[in-house]
Amino acid sequence: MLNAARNFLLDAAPAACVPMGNGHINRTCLLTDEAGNKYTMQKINDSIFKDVPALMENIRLVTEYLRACDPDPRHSLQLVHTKDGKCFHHDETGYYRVYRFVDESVCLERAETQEEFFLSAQAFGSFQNQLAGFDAAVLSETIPRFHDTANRVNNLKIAAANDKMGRLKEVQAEYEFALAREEEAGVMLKLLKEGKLKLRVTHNDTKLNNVLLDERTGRALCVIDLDTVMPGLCAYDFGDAIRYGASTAAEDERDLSRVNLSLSLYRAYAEGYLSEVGNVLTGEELRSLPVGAKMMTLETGVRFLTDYLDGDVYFKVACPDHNLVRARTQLKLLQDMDAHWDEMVSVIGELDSRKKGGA
Ligand code: ADP
Ligand code: GN1
Ligand code: MG
Repeated sequence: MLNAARNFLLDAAPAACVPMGNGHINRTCLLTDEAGNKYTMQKINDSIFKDVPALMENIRLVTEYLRACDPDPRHSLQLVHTKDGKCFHHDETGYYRVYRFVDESVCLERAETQEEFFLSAQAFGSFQNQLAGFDAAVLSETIPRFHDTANRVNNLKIAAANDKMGRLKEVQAEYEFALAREEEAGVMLKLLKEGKLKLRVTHNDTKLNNVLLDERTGRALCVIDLDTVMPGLCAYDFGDAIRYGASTAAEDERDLSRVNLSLSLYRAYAEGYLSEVGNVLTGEELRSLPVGAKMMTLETGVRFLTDYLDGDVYFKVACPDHNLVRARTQLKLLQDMDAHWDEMVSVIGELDSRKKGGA
């Protein structure tokens, strides 16, 4: 990484590169230069992102747009260019990019308070609100059919038919549980095709650890991890944030009795998110939000299970059954969402009528 760093226009020569973050896809480092300036440097996973130049062009356009909406340097990511004027470096070892480090920021794996989760929801809501004026047609689809949940279920069936690692026998119960949802998995794209939902510019990977908060005030600063910013549905962003952040346990908790939906965190997120985009979303979109939470949970469970059957080729793993453990938490969370479905729907309805009532 340090070698590749020499190609970027840093303020001084690169000095050190230390791994950071808990992302499942890219390799991220904290880069420092000899003058003590900090940067985030990433090696982009080009077996997952097949067209890195197109992905980087998306990020360049989106970050420049966000910067024009709000010039505060801590409120949007800022790319550092290479010495030959490009926004990424490519050599025989791979693709690299560098951002200016957002100083005095923290990134949370879990929300300790409802307030923290509320603030992260405002950050994602305001991100989407700012991008409402951005022309989605100029963005490339960095991973085709990324949130096509039905296609994800289909990929699971293919992985099970191949059963490359001979693991299917261990996961029969999880596999059957996921397959029983096959029909339901098509619901979001069906609504889109029927013209009931709107294609917007969405983030598509709204995990809590993809937003930076101010270390001192706790306020949300900046949305990061922009690899999957592309046309999508608001329910994807709302749903993915809920499946990760409103769970009472970590994504890889082994004790499933600890994995449940926290309705208070769900409500806090809905309040924060709708305080920023409530006025932009249509009635159909509002009603799709709880559906999005279930579908993103199902989809992520299905993706982890598929990767387990495929031999852990997509998500980084720290132990041999990591993907299976992750898949189980998602499927358990989905069951708990089913159990609290009426409440999930009524929270959104209540917030919507409160807004209409002007309260
Ligand atoms: P991944 O694809 O690995 O999830 P992210 O872009 O989310 O990569 O970055 C990983 C971690 O690096 C984040 O969770 C955050 O802690 C830190 N990080 C990323 N960009 C910045 C930045 N510009 N300033 C400060 N910290 C950052
Ligand atoms: C990956 O890169 P990271 O860790 O923020 C994945 C998301 C999954 C998530 C599950 C490009 O996100 O789609 O929801 O893991 N990103 C990609 O934790 O596949
Ligand atoms: Mg990330």
